[in-house]
Amino acid sequence: MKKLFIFLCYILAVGHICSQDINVNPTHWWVGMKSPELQIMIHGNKIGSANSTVKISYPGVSLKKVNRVTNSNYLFLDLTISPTAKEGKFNIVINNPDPQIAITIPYELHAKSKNDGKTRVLGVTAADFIYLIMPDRFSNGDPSNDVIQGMRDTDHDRNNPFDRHGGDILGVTNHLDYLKDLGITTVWLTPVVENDMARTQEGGTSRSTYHGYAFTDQYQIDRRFGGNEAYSQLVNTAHSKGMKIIQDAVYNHVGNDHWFVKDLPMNDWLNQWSSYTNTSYRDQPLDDPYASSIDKKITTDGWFTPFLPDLNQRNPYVSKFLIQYAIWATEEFGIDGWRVDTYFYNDPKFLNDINTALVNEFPKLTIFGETSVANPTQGAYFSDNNINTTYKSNLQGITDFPLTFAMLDGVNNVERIYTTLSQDFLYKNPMRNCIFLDNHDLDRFYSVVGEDFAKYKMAVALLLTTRGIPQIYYGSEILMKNFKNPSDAEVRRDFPGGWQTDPVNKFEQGGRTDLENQAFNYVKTLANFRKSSEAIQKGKLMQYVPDNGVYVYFRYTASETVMCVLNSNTNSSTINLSRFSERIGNFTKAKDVATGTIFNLEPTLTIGPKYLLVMELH
Ligand SMILES: [Ca+2]
Ligand SMILES: [Ca+2]
Repeated sequence: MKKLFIFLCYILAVGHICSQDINVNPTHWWVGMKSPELQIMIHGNKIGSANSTVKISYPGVSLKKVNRVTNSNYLFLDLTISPTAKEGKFNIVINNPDPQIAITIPYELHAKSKNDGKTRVLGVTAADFIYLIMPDRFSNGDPSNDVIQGMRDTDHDRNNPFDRHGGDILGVTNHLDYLKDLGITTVWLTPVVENDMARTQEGGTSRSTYHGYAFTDQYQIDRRFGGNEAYSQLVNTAHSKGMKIIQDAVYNHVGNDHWFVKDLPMNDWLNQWSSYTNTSYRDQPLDDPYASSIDKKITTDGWFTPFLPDLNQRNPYVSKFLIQYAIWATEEFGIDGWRVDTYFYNDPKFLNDINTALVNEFPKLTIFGETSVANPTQGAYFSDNNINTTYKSNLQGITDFPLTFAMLDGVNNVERIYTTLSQDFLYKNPMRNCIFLDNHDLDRFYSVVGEDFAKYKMAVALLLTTRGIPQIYYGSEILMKNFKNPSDAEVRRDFPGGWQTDPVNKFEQGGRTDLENQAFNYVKTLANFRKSSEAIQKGKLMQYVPDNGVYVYFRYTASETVMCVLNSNTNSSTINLSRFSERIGNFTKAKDVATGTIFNLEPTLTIGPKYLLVMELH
């Protein structure tokens, strides 16, 4: 927790030293923002008492309103920052007859970066390739931060799947060159915000929140990951290498050890129930025209787990807190995009408000929401769509679960890929969807395809050539496997070589087996091809009705055409190319992107068994 320990003020005025443990959020702000409004939330013992008065004196900054709420330990100050205000420091002077309450709080306004949208806050597009990392499980760059004394959970044991393992942000920064070599352009970390949580009991076991989804102070990057300094360094280093960073946002809930949960500003800060009510984890009550009000309420207001209190975003103070935090983190660190956790569990109006506010300040910023849904209809409902619904979402894109399942199925039966993509008319811009074969919440895809390397390659090729922003999960390039059995920790194992004591280092070619090197090189070849292919990055998609287990699709622009032929059969298939003349046109040669071989296009083409042939047409 970032606390201001403030000693002072009355020593001069009345001869008393007052000291208080104060939380101030946002911790600082900027001049030059598009929105002139700022609400500062101050938490301190009796600070919001009726006889407290507040004074701010700084050119261009006016204190519009002092809001007192149910809990007198809080004040919410509404400020207006005029366009003429300069960066600098001022004092928030809280006067009270009781010297234990009176306090002077220093506050800073920085200058908004002029590089937003130029060298930082760049946005992420289908031209990118995202690598998803769970920082605790990737690489331990700094063993000295593995345990931070004074935090609620100081357990550290790599042999326990539910303990922290010591991976951190420096471990990611140290491997940016490895990722760049693989063809990665963008890194998405599961949450790095402080989780100063006591251990929880889940499924009969004692667990840490190594995964990061239980925030206890939005304004502090977890010190076990290296703190705010390490995160700034990661983002800046990534940008200097031409790479980008996506941050994981959690608006829906916080950890029950969050400082404001321990002393709630008001009762309806959280979604409260007369007895504990879990969310149903069902999205349908929100889009189902026949849904009952109670089912809707259970989806959005039910708690994700008993130790993740659900925030009431219909409370304007909560909404403002979350919106300002998201803007703060974007400007403070310069991140390029947000992945929003548990998207449809949030209040629908709040979601549109926060997306609007973020894009208003940062026009290039990318936002996609985690929508674990079965069908494109539901995926489209929660994003910017072409459907005539009462609620119109403004979310740019989703994490495209329906396409994930279609692609995994597609290596056996191409039909589902075709039928899933044919429903893209529902989305305003399906190219903004984040597409993936697995992530930290799913079985690893190499296991799903039965550790069949041919199917692994088909799935990778599909991921890297179809529409959308592709994302790979750490370790997939070295064939990391496992099902979520007995727990999701099985798909969150440590990257071999990420710890100095590891017996093998799979970040290096010599540490990998032959098959792992084949996997690594296959991802690398297609990812680097992608980097130079306008057709893949920006082109349109045209797909043909699958025929006898063979699925043909094209990515194309006016100047480039890529032809992909997926043969899901266990024997070779020959196709007649005349059917594809609309796209093949006058092209006479094709380059097999995986091998570099160039060959003449004949009237027929034979594709080997279980293979996705990616060809650049010449
Ligand atoms: Ca560490
Ligand atoms: Ca909720």
